[in-house]
Order: sequence, then structure tokens, then C-alpha cells
Amino acid sequence: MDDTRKKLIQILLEQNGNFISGQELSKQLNITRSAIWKHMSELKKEGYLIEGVTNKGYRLIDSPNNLSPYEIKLGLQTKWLGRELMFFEQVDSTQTIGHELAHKGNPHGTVILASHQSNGRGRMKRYWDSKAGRGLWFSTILRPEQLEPKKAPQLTLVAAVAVATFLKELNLHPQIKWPNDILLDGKKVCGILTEMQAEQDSIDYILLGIGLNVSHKREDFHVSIQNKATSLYLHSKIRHNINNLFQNLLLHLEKQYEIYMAEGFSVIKEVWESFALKYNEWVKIKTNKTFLGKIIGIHEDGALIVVDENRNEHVLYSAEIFFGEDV
Ligand code: BT5
Repeated sequence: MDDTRKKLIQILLEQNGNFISGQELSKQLNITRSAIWKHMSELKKEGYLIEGVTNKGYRLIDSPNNLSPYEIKLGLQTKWLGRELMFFEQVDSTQTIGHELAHKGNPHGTVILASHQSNGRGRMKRYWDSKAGRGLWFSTILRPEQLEPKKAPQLTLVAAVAVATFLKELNLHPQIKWPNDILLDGKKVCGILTEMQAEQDSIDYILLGIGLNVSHKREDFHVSIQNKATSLYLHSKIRHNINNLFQNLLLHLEKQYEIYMAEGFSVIKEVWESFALKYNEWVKIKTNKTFLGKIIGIHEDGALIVVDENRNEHVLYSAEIFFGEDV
């Protein structure tokens, strides 16, 4: 989109639905009124709903529900998270771009957001279905000072708490499946991938990747996950403004990160446990072997504590949990 048009949207958005005269617009943009009219026609073609009334001017009634870095930046209330925002229509994975930028020295709080990922990834090289315009696919560069590398997995749980509290504010009832799945009614709506670059005793950076399904219909998901994935729209039939969602999600992430840094993991752990799925129920747990176990808690370092059928306790740093249809 050309720069004048971006500026025009920005000015219209700043009016909060009120009119602004063509004369004022041409003054602020330093272009003729007929040029303004042409830009307005182009914006309408892009899906912006703009009303033009003689003697009053123009006002923005609705925006297309597309990711727009300009709209995001305009209403962003975070202090540091996403203040440096890189937006791409299409990437292979925001994690790949994130690693490149982090290596080049991009600062703490940089966010890389994409409308479409052609090669979105989950843990252990699993794929992440990232259909264009359907979700929030983003990675955040974090450079936590004085965090020991062994504590980095806790950040996955910090992010899970942020997403869960954010969804709760939308009147939903999210549950967290250790370590990184956020579920609505037993279906996965969000996944979190934490990757780290560290020396023995210091973290260079952490790349926190989050994928949140927003507006998928069932058939938008790959057939292999249609029964186990959901989106905010599919779950609640509400069409959220995707840019507002993103602003709020970043705000929650920043807040939980700051709580974690200031107060430590115990506060996060408590909230995490309040959202935890299948506590004290028998589930199938897969590590290097598969066994039945009950989840009884989270260890101080973020690991999962389970007991098996012989009442032996296990502290697991990496595991898969299966229940319901998966068992
Ligand atoms: C995750 O992995 O859940 C982490 C997903 C992280 C995605 C974000 S998007 C932005 C950033 N850039 C990336 O390239 N990645 C991050 P895991 O726990 O391994 O779960 C992967 C499994 O979830 C797959 O094997 C599928 O079964 C399922 N899955 C794939 N896409 C899904 C989707 N969109 N919604 C729900 N489930 C999905």
C-alpha cells in the first residue's frame, strides 16, 4: 500500500468514527482533494467502509479484518513488546525470521508477525497449520537478563498463562495442556514454541513463537487436524477484529512476562495450575516409554510432576499427554 494511503487510514482511524473534512485531509496530506477522492476509492476496493457526506467530509465506518501493522501500532498499549513490529504477508516461518533478526542484534521485545506461514512449525519438527489471514502467527525476541538457561522452559508456561488469561477475558474457558497447548472444549486453539540460543550460563535470546487460530472454519484446517483444532470463530461464532485481538494479546504477554521477572515463577505456576487440564485424572503419558499416570503438579522449574499406577513420582521435562480420542 502506498505511503499516502497508509497515512490516510491512520488519520481516519484517529477520528474514532467521526467525520474529517476533505479540506483538512488535503492539508494534512498535502495533496489535492481530487487525489484524496481517488485514494478513498482505492481504500474502498481494499475493503474499507468509508462514508463521504457533502459538507461533513469522510469517516471510517469499518476496516477489512486483515492484519494491518498500522492499525496495530496505532492502538498498541504495551511499553516494550511489539514496539518494534515486523509484518510480513508471507514467510516460511516467523521463527526463521526471528532467529535471523535476533542474530543481527534486534532488541528485546521485537515481534515478527505474518499473515501466512508456508512452513509454520511446532515442536520436534511437527508442522503448524498457518492459513493466510486466519490467525495470529508471530514470534517474539526476548532477551531476559539474568535468567538462567535452565529456567527458559518456564517462559512457555508464562506465555500459556498470558494466552489463557487473554482468552478468559473474552469470556472463554481455556484450558492448558502441558506444556504448550491451549484448548477450548478439548480442541487446540493455540500452540507455543520456545526456542533458545544460549551459552552455558547465559541466555543470548529466546524466541517465543505463538500461533493462535482466529477465524478458521472447520474446512480451513488441514483434514488431519479438523477434529482436534478449533479457532475463536469456530468455537464462539464471534468475529473478532484481528488487529485489536493482537494488541490485547501482546498486552497480556508483556504483563505476564513482567510479573514473572519481578516475582518469579511461583505466581505464574499458581495461575497456570488454575487453567490446567486433566489434573488428577488418568491420562496416557508418552516419554521414552508410554504409561498411565496422573498429573499432580508443576515443578518449580516448569517440569511436569506425575504419578504412575505404582504411585511412583516422575518429574518430566519432555512428554506428550494423551486423553479422550487420542488415547
Ligand atoms: C506447537 O507445537 O503447538 C507449537 C506451535 C507454534 C506455532 C507458532 S506460529 C508462529 C511461530 N512460527 C512458527 O513456525 N511456529 C510458531 P506442537 O505441540 O508440536 O503441536 C504441533 C501439532 O499441533 C501438529 O502435529 C498438529 O497435530 C497440531 N496442529 C498443527 N497446526 C495446528 C493449528 N493451526 N491448530 C491446532 N493444532 C494444530
